[in-house]
Amino acid sequence: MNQYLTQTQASTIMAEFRNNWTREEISEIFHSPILELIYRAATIHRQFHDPQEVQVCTLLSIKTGGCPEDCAYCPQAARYHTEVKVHKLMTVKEVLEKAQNALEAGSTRFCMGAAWREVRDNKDFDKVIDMVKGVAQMGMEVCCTLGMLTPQQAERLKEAGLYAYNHNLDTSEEYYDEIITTRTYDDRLETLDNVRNAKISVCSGGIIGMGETVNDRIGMLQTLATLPEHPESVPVNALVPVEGTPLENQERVSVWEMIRMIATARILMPKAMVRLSAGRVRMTMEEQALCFLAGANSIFAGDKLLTTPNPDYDIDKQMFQVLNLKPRKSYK
Ligand code: SAM
Ligand code: DTB
Ligand code: SF4
Repeated sequence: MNQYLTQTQASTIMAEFRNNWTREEISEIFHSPILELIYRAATIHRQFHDPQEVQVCTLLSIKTGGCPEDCAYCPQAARYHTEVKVHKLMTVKEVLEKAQNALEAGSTRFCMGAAWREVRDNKDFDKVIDMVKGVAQMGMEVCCTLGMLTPQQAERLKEAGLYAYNHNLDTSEEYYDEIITTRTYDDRLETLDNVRNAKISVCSGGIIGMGETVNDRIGMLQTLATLPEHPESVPVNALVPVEGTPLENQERVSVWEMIRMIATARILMPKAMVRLSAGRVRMTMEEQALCFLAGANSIFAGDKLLTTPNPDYDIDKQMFQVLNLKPRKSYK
């Protein structure tokens, strides 16, 4: 059977807003011929987004390493022997200086990450609250990723001006135990619920290339696309294999695998910002162009993610010029 759309069908591709996608439906989309998938995702992308616009976010690791969790991919877990140096929480002044640099370099979202299992109600959290207030005052969208949150902590962050919270599902519920044993999938979902109830924008996605099956990838997309409300941002990370972690020898994922994830996320969650996150440093400009065509419309800029390298600012600037992309303004 020819799985390509006819001309008439192609001209009527419409986005669907649903929270009841089945695995079978998602699998059919995910496995459609790659050019068909890209075309469909690109068509839906254009119905809700300016395809020239890409959100530029900056990440900063405000507290690095020494984390008690056992996430198999993570160079910051204390139990693995990686080259990451433990660094206590940065000062508010240091963080605001970095945020100012990011703003001047054209970033509109500033995301602060901490190697914590969960937020505790202590002096460090008070400092993070001041960081959030300071960055919000600069006019950037402030995002944090600090581990698990209680409803009260989410409220406090919201009051301080937090715009978004990143908390990834990372993989499917079935594969989760193979990757992390120190917390559960339900813990993750509960924090997402707390973030949503505090009216903070939800950023949640995952990682591919951790030894999961294609069904696990589809399962993760299903969980995201069947949340009561779709996340506003969906980061798609390619595993950065780091020496010393259990996943250090994982094979690199191909660009086609990234494209299938991005395009399927775009079709299932038409309005979300789909972020081409970790893994760009190993991708060519042409490969990234295909990801943007398939519906990615957000990146992390700056030469470092949290602890691993990311393309230099100048390389991305050149890419934006060649691909005629423009940075998205904040609070759109
Ligand atoms: N500790 C908090 C937590 O786990 O939610 C926040 C920081 S944690 C480093 C944020 C996310 O980074 C993880 O959920 C994971 O998706 C991603 N990440 C961490 N290490 C990675 C790696 N080696 N490759 C790709 N993504 C990674
Ligand atoms: C996300 O999905 N990817 C970012 C951000 N959210 C926090 C983190 C990527 C981390 C890659 C490994 C590192 O640099 O430590
Ligand atoms: Fe800790 Fe987050 Fe890394 Fe897991 S992903 S080890 S919780 S910093």
